[in-house]
Amino acid sequence: MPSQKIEPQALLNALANEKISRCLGVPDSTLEAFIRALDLDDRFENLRSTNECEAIAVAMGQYLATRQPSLVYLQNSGFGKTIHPITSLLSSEIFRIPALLLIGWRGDPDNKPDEPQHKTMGKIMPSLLEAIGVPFTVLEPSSVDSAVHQACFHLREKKSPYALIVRPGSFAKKKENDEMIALPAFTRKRALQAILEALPNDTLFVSTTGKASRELYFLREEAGTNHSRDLYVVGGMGCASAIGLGIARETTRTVCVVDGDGAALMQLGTLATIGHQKPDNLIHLLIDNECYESTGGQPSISPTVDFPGVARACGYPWTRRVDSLASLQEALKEASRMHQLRFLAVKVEPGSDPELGRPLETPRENAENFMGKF
Ligand SMILES: Cc1ncc(C[n+]2csc(CCOP(=O)(O)OP(=O)(O)O)c2C)c(N)n1
Repeated sequence: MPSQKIEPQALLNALANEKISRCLGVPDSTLEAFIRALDLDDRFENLRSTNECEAIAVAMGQYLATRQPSLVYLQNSGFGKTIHPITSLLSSEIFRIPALLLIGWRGDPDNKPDEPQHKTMGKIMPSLLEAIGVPFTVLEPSSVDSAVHQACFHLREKKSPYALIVRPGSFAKKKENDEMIALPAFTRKRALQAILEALPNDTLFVSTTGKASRELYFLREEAGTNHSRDLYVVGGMGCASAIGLGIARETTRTVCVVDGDGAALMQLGTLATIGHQKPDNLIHLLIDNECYESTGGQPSISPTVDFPGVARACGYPWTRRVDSLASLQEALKEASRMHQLRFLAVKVEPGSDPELGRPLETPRENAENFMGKF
């Protein structure tokens, strides 16, 4: 972890000097302090994207209309999603569109070991950038201005993307308030607890990336039950519902997908696939805390999305939305009695235990145990 830190304001000032004011992307914990400072700075706009591919495409549209490149921020887990629009739209061999990428480098091999889901991308990101012709600089505290200047010179001259890479721990964070803040009563963890209590014991769970999987894991630990009925989808944000569909098609057991609002928005098309297939043993639960809590609580666009309405329009025959523990328990009672595709959106308050741990088994061990159930 770098000892000297980058002040988010220093990066914002450097961007403003280069007339970059349009920012958009999907949050990353490495960029948390930067995104927070961005949201407070009137010189910039920050558009929330549902996935990284979309962010690049919006940046392209903005450039076509204004001739000003945008800044697209992302975690490198989502870098793969940008390869498609970079190579087939922005490339200097196609539309020749500049965009500045700000990429959080999870799994940086020179940093302390990261979670398994970041290992591969952490290792190959520099060579992937090279392979698709996107030059890059690793941001260092002492050279923020020159790095941004060099990047923007490239954008103007070459009319193609350039990436600024941020190692974990690079940004200076505001001192945290040490006071313990009480958690709200109805959080994701409380909802998960109610779900575990209400659904039959042999239900298979497929839980989304981030804190939902971590909380489910530790709820099992607290209850002294093993983890073999749960698949913790620690990487591949947005893929839990499709994995759940794949499983549900091949078993008669009940499969419960635990989704997040950010994750569901990232792959909203999967609702159409599931609604079309209508597996009657699938329960799709969406825990909606209106933010990306796992990467620092940045707001998502979920307040303007009627998830049950979307699910209904996609063909889910039973959809509900609840916003309290009592209404969740009532809906779960009804859902567990029926045999058809079900969608339940659960509005909860953001918040989780600051000491929340991570699954102790490796993803491979988790998969092996889970496969033992078939
Ligand atoms: C493709 C991709 N982009 C970004 C991330 C970083 N990331 C991990 S968890 C997460 C937030 C998930 O938000 P949501 O589904 O709403 O669940 P919550 O954290 O609020 O429980 C993000 C952005 C990622 N893992 N993969």
